[in-house]
Amino acid sequence: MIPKSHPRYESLMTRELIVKGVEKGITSIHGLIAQGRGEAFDYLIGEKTTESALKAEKVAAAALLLAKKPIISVNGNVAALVPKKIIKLSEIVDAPLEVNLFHRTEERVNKIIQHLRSLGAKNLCTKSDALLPGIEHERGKVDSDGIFRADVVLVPLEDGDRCEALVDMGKTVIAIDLNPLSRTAQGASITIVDNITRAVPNISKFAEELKNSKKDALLGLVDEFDNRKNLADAVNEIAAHLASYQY
Ligand code: PTJ
Repeated sequence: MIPKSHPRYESLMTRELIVKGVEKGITSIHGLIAQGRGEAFDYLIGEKTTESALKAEKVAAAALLLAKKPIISVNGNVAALVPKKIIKLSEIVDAPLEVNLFHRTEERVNKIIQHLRSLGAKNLCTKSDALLPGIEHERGKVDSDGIFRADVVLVPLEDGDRCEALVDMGKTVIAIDLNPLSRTAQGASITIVDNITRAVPNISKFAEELKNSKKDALLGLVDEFDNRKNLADAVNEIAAHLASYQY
């Protein structure tokens, strides 16, 4: 039991969610390593949503609202950390959820689907009848009516190969990744360098604000966005945060 007064309460509770996810068979054991990498970057970022992240979150909301066929990819870490928040976002932007795993087993896919359904998810793509071109069999399995056909894909904590494959298919790929230097962060169309626990509710908030905006206004937000520049801003924000420490 972690006392609320602990100075690292939030961070430790988040870690606890991943541990519980592994115990329930929802999260892969590798998810623990991913969480550790994420925590390290979050420390460097200052455990807050930066200006560049906020900008990318707003553009992501606009892209999801503009999409003809949006989809949200869910893996074992997402299912453990933000299941209710991701269901809420899926409802706000009318994008189905699709369980898509790096360390894929049918047992874990089904457990995650049941987990999401038990929390109220209704809009789920559950087939695995298509393959992402260039991705080895199990990792490349997707739903032909879901990720395969989608025009805009939100991929929190994605791996670089699949991100690249989705971009190569002509899709707009929105990545959430605390590491601005990862291949996923570098290869996505819109990269959000923020913790998924903060990013998902922020995208939902922007989507609610932008929902009644004119299409041209949303298009303007997406067209003006420069992902390379925004990533450079993210790295500069980390450098500024580190420079602010007194040694
Ligand atoms: O459930 P599966 O089988 O699909 O596996 C999911 C993981 C995440 C284990 C798998 O995709 C993996 O091994 O990912 P990587 O290669 O470790 O990359 C995870 C990336 O997500 C790293 O760049 C981390 O910095 C980042 N990350 C970790 N936790 C968070 C995060 N980004 C945002 N929010 C987090 N909480």
